[in-house]
Amino acid sequence: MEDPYRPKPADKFTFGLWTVGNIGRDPFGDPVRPVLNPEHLVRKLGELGAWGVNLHDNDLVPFDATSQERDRIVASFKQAVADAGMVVPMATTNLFTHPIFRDGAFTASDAAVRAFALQKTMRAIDLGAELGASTYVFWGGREGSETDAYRDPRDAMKHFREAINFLCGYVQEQGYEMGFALEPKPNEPRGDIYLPTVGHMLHFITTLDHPLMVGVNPEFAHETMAGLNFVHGVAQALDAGKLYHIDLNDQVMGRYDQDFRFGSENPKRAFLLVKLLEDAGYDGPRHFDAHAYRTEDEEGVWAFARGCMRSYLIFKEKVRRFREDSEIQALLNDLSQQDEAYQGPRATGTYSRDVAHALKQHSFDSDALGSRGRRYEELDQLIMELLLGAR
Ligand code: GLT
Ligand code: MN
Ligand code: MN
Repeated sequence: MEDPYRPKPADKFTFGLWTVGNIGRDPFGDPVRPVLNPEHLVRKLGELGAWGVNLHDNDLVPFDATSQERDRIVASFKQAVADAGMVVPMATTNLFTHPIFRDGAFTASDAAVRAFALQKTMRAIDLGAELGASTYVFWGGREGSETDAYRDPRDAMKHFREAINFLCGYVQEQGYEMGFALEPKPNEPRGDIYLPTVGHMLHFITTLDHPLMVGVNPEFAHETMAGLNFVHGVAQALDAGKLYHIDLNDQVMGRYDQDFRFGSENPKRAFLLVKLLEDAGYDGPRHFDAHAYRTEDEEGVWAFARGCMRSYLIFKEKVRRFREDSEIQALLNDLSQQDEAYQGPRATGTYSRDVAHALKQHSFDSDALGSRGRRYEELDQLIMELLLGAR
């Protein structure tokens, strides 16, 4: 029988070169895995059923490569992507590794660093466009501070806005079909990062010159680090029409950025996230921004990658069963029938004086309303039993 959880390109699973290429370095320890070349990574991902691969400029082209070296590397990578039947849907810039970015890139106080960051990003956007990327991600890992003693954080907002406005103009002038996706994170590597959550980012986007070109790239681990409910963050992004990309992984609340295999720590939340994405008809890439445990060798990396995709597909199958489970559906119907039983005046999208008047007069049976239980214990337990394989 065919494996129902075998990933296919139509599932739109993607990985960053930096994810399966992660060598297991951490602040306390040396790498535990060798550097694997991008072409090998792409070939392996293709074999496993992934759809696409994403990259930072320097995941592919070394920081100090000459333009001839760059062209040679890019041509051969393009060929490898085509041979593997893969695509490059998203690209981004490394604005965090080099010492020049010690105090930020777009928000650096040093004007020369800000200009350098723009130059590096324009070149990286060209690279993304050449590889066919339609989404360009901005993760401002160094855009933050340990102390606010010198820089006024309002200047950081202003400089970040200027950079994104400028780069929107650049993309438009080049005629690239590309949207930007801004990725929030509360902290790490900086003590605090500006624009730390999906909500902060969504508001920031409304202050831009070309807000329609710009959306968000929320990451499961990042909202969870901040103690927030990732499903709610993604829902708000969907509601705003701003879910341009998504970084799937897992995380224990309150820890460093763990970037664990999708579904490995918070399966119920992962299920509810997959349900949200599938219910909403999200049709963008399902990008796994995660990496294998530092305990692993290369085999472990591929087990990790397979695991991310399988878990997504298993959750998706659970969503299908949730929709078809007669007990769950009966409970949902009962609840919504009671919720909709109210016949009195109610708010619709627009204000109406008549409704306001009628509503002010209406008499409610507050004791009856206040005593109605919600049956969420039953419903949540049914979900748990579905997830645990007991139904
Ligand atoms: C880095 C970070 C991720 C970002 C990547 C894109 S790089 O690994 O931890 O969350 O999405 O810059
Ligand atoms: Mn990410
Ligand atoms: Mn992360």
